[in-house]
Amino acid sequence: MEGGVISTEDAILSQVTRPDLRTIYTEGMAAIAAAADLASIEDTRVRFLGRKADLTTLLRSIPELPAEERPELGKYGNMIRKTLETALEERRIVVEAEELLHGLERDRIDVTLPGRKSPLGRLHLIAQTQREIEDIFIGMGYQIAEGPEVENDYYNFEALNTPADHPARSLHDTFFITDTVLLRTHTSPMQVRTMEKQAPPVHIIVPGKAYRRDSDATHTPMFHQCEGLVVDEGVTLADLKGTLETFVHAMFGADRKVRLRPHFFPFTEPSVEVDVSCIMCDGAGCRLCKKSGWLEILGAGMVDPNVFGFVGYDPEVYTGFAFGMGIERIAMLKHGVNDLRLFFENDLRFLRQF
Ligand code: 2U9
Repeated sequence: MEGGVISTEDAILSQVTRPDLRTIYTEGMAAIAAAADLASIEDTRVRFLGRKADLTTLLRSIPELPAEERPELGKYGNMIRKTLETALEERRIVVEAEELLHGLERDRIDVTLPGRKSPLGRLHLIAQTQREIEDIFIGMGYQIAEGPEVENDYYNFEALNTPADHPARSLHDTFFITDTVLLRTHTSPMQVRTMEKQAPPVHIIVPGKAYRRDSDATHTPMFHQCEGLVVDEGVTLADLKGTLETFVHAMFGADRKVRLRPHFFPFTEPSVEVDVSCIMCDGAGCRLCKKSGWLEILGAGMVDPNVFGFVGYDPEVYTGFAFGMGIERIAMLKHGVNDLRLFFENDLRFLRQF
């Protein structure tokens, strides 16, 4: 016996004669030993040591008891109380440790299992194609220029030799925001802005979105372009043709042939449309090229001297060429996509193929 705590059942039962104390003691110790989780530990505490427990009531009643009963109850009642408290705390420590262990066992994870794959996105075919075009021209020493999609009529039309009465300016083709502010109808304003800021030589491409009030099987109100501009002393139409051949061979294969047909654009003179030998029939004539053997892929020309006038380049010293292509069209030809709308529906079954 140490510090008022009786440590064995025998010791306490050999000294206590009151049956009620003996019962409280044996039942209390049995209940503590049987408590298998923290909830039953708490129940047991309330039942044997709580405010309404038999032992508590008994101890509180001591002052009212006959004098001869008081010593035994006072001494052993408190001893039993302390013994039960100690046993309960020891049991609580064991049960807590057991519960922790069970928890760890239950929540065990195998860190060597392969992780769940998170779905990975990819670039849209238009973005991929744009990057491919960019890479080809970067390889030829070009720089990429990008600029605003909301423009004013000076950069979109005026400085590109497209005067106010030109048909391209009509409400029919252009999204106007105010009388003079609009969504760019091509990426060309950025070539003008670049020339305003920088003296020749210029070698740039301008990829990006353009907007036109057009919506049918072959036109969408927003589409992607990549335009190019080279300005230096002594630049000729032969340079343009060589550049476009290099581009076409890199994009569509070394066997492709390129031809230029005369055309008209307000900002180039002379202007050409550029065809590539049909990628499906190799020039023999088929459904894709409508039996002509050729596919139109871009427009181009020598920069009109008037345009140089707007940006302060001396047209007596400098010449330049420019070209423009629709990225959707390049992607369709390269990957055999037969419907423009597929690019804008964002059906993953389509997009995942590229
Ligand atoms: C400056 C000078 C000249 C850009 C050019 C084209 C020809 C052309 C079309 C291709 C298909 C537009 O996307 S499309 O509908 N573009 O045919 N673009 S020459 O000429 C410029 C541009 C800027 C300062």
